[in-house]
Amino acid sequence: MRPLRIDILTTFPEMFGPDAGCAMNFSIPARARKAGIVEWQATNIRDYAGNKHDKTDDRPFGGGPGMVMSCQPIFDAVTAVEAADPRHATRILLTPQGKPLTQQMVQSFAHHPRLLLIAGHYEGIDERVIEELAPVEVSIGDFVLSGGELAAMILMDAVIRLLPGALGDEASACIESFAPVGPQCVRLLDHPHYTRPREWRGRAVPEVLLGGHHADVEKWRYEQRLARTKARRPDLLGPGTEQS
Ligand code: 9D3
Repeated sequence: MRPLRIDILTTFPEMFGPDAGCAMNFSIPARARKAGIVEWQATNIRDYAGNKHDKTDDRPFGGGPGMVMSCQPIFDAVTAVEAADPRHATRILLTPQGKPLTQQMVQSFAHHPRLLLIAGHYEGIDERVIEELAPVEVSIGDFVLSGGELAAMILMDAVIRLLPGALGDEASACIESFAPVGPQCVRLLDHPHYTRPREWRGRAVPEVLLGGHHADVEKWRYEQRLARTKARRPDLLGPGTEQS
């Protein structure tokens, strides 16, 4: 299998580079890259500015604060990067206006051969280049970041760990909170975890975990997951269950 290819278009490509102390250069993503499961490359939108001052933004029509990223540099960067590989690239724009990222979306991205992530900065991007490129627009949640780069890394991290061979223990991808089982997602939070010592600062490990009765442990863990989900994330149990 060829590695998943991820291109990132950004005005801060150094954030993704081999010398960056970013999440992509540690743990599972770093190992997956070394194993040839994924490859990524950041391209500077500024390289496609096409003007003397490498300007990629301009003042907003209609007034207001901040700057707007211009159409042409982004369009030319996408065109050039896509031409470097014949495989179809799924275009993804990281934006606060996007659809909130879910594990279902992450799973679908993990099946694509090529992803092209566009990370904006400034107040926003000229709407016409969004219309022209028709990217999938993705947000990572209802809070405000200073740019799309960290959101791009979060999406990359979530996708890369799903690629075959990326996790040391293949099983561990399947038993987590949002793991897929069948067509739907089993959406339960995880149970609490304990390791040695058996008592720490007066806090004992729950007795059931020490007895070695596997069925009892499984039952306790399931009850813990259900109780935690009800208390902390009733929305995961579906509409109508939020007050129960
Ligand atoms: C006052 C208008 N702001 C929109 C909330 C402007 C604005 C703020 C921050 C425009 C862009 C940004 C930078 N954020 C992202 O590019 C971004 C983001 C985010 O801020 N939150 C959650 N997901 C994402 S994905 C990209």
